[in-house]
Amino acid sequence: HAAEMERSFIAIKPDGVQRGLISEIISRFERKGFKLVGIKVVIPSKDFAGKHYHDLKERPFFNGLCDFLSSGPVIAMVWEGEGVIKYGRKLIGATDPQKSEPGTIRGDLAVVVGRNIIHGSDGPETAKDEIALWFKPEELVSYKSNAETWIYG
Ligand code: DGT
Ligand code: DGI
Repeated sequence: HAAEMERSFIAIKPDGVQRGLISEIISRFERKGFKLVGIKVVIPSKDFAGKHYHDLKERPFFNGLCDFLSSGPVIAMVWEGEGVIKYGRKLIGATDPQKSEPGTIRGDLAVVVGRNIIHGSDGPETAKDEIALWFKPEELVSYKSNAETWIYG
């Protein structure tokens, strides 16, 4: 696996942190076989939250969404693995927890769209932008996990 592996930005939002769901969420990505290459606890400023959600600037809930993301600690992470962007979204489930399937993180653990506990990049471009927004390059590591041989063959 010499080739650069795909990376996705995944964040546990303040509701997920306050509800004690950090280990539950990390565990789902870890057990799948994805590899954690960056993690930190941050309380983003409202301005920073606005940068993260710049695509939603015109939406009526943008202000509340930014208030919410900056209301407490967020677990910012970068996960690596084959197909991690698309499959990460699958693990997370639909944006509205009323519509996410049971078995997904939001389907199992959240009830309303305004408190959907987790964020995941929705494509290669946003993944690149979000990783660059939240992490300095030196905060990310590259390493070989012994499990990889058994995950990828
Ligand atoms: P707050 O106190 O303003 O943060 O409101 P919350 O926390 O009860 O509600 P939140 O964070 O889901 O939404 C923030 C604001 O966005 C809230 O004042 C109402 C508005 N909002 C939320 N969802 C929608 C929506 O689907 N459509 C529209 N038009 N506005 C919404
Ligand atoms: O990438 P997602 O988080 O699944 O979805 P998104 O990028 O369309 O929206 C980002 C966040 O904005 C989402 O996690 C919750 C919030 N959001 C999206 N649609 C609505 C919303 N919040 C409220 N209150 N109402 C919405 O209709």
